[in-house]
Amino acid sequence: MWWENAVFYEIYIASFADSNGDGFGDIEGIREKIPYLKECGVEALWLTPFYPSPRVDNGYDVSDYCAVDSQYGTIEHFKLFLEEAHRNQLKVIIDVVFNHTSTEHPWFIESASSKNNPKRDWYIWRDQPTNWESFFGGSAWQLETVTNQYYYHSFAKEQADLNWQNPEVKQAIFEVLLFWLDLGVDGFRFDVINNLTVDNQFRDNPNEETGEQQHLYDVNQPGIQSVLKEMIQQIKEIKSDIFTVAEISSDSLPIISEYTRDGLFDTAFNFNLGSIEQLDLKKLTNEFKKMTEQKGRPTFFFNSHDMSRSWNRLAKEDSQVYQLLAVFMLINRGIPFLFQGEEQGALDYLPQSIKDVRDVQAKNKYQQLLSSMDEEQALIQANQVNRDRSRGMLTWSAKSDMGWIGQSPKNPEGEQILAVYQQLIQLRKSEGPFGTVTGITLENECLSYRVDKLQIVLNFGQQTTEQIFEDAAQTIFGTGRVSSNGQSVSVPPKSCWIGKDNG
Ligand SMILES: [Ca+2]
Ligand SMILES: [Ca+2]
Repeated sequence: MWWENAVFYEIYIASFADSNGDGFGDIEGIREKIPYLKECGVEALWLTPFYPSPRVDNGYDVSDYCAVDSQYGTIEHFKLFLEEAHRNQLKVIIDVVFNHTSTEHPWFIESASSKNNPKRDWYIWRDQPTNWESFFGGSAWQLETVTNQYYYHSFAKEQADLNWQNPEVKQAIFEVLLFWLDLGVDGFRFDVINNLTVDNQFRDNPNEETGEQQHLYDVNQPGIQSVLKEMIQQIKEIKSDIFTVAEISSDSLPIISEYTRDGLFDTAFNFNLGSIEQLDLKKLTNEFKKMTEQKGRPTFFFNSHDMSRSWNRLAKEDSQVYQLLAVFMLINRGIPFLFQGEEQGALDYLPQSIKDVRDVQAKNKYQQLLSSMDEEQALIQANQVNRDRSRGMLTWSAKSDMGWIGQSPKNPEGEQILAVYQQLIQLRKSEGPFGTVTGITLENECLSYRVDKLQIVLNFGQQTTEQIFEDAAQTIFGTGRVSSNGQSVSVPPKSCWIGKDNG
């Protein structure tokens, strides 16, 4: 399949490239950057939601699934972009948000209008709320005064959860998928897909000893897989090489793996690896080993629109460490997902005032914190969960237009970092697709492994390391020095080496 060796590139549209100077990135902006993306070597683009939306959660609150928000352009712009991407051998996958709609979606407006409305049962309505908490904080139930019932929202109250027990909902969503398949998209990224169904007895969630709620009855419910299988089967029948990737709101590998079994998604985001809070080599190695034992291809990424950038979070602003992570991600048996700006080492953007914060989650956190601390402290702590960090506008030229959000600071070493990414992507193209990973070892902060005929040595430590191998190898990347008999290599501190078996 085309996606097995592809390097994906996530585009968070609002912050990517603004073609008309109104402060919002847009679809024309992406189209203009196709030559750049091509030059980077990436082969598939993932576009975050561009549908009409009140943007309470930056577009993940959709009010029309089959259109383009005027902020980002028109459906004609989308078609033009898709055509040009395909002409340049770039695949395009789009983000689909089917757990919930915006409360401004016509379906919800109808559903909320009366208890007898034919769409009443398209959402989840109850006389009495359960204790379920929203993933954005607070109760997950909102009283709606026209009919005096509560509707369920696992995220913001403006994002009402669809009722996936209702066959009409399944049919309506299938038609949405058909619409985009007809236009020619190459795949879908399914947002928070394990939140799709809830416990049909509406049992209260238990609380952990810490007081934190355990999400036992509102995610990963029995029966969800048959719903998903049905949906995936339907789209694969129409286009067999369509790519499907699931976002599972969990960093537990056993839970994530449940969604990539036969007949389910092609892959799922490995948050068990991707969202680690700091560079803990033991944890990284353990997760890597477990991912290697899995059937199917895992995803490799260290950045997304939902987390602090790896330049700050993991590499701690050290370009050598950053390069080692790039090798690990790209020269491996898995599907790498880059995030816009990562290839140039973009930095976290940190709002300096609460009025500059755009992320709903960080705003909520700030308000909660104000009861126990002053504004300055509250901002510092809110910024620690602030998803704005990775969402700063990318700067393509010197002009500093006012964007919807501040700018992501440029990395002074950006050009060198880009050159490394390009080289690694080319290497992946010429040596991949990779089949088997073996010999994963962590010794003195040096991670090494084999993929097919390649031996990879990533020395994160402060000491030069010596590695011995059975078959003689020659250097194809990195700064290690191979011994004269070709059977060992010494790799300097914070450096990498990739060797290929001779013959
Ligand atoms: Ca614009
Ligand atoms: Ca749900």
